[in-house]
Amino acid sequence: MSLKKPVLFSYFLSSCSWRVRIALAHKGIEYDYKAVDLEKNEQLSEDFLKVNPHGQVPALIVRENVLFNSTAILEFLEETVPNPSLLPKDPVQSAAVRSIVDAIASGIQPLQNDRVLNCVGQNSSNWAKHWIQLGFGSIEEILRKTHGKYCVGDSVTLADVCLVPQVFRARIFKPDMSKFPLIQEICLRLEGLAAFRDSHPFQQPDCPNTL
Ligand SMILES: N[C@@H](CCC(=O)N[C@@H](CS)C(=O)NCC(=O)O)C(=O)O
Repeated sequence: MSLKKPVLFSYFLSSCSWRVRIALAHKGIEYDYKAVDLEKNEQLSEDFLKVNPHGQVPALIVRENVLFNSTAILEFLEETVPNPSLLPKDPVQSAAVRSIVDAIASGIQPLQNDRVLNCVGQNSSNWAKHWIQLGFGSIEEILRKTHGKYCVGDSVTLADVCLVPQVFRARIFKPDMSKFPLIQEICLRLEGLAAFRDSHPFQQPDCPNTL
């Protein structure tokens, strides 16, 4: 299936948007970029809520179909543009990839998303740091068994696509990353790859020049 030219609603600093940008770059899919400024709460505007009723980025429009929730978008891209693949053929390895994706997408990211932090209030930085360190601790343990050059084996997978943006976002909360040497080593390797470099927050059209 050819995707024509999809439109990605994204915010340069959004880790969930970055996941999708990496997958699009990795698969060589060209797309148009529409910035949604989370600083200005544009995700909650009437217009954007018509695109994504969750009021969150990313969203991807493919031939009049609106897709949202980054993991659903990643699976869609994998199904429609299977090469180069982001999932191992081996079902056990594929389950390992999905379990790392889930640990990040369900176990870490939502707990340090701004709308949750705003409800937590004063202690929100410590709250975010706590859940990040807990999540990274389990992932570090899992990676000992699964890793090769990357999270699972020697090919880039959806686990890597989710890990790098999460580590980037985590830095705001200053977790003790020395406790997670494998995560750091794998991220360093991934950050050198074109798909990760080109989709980096600081390379996006909505990244201010002043950053
Ligand atoms: N499960 C969603 C979560 C999306 C999400 O939390 N997006 C954040 C940016 S990474 C966002 O839009 N935050 C603003 C808000 O929640 O109001 C996904 O994976 O796409």
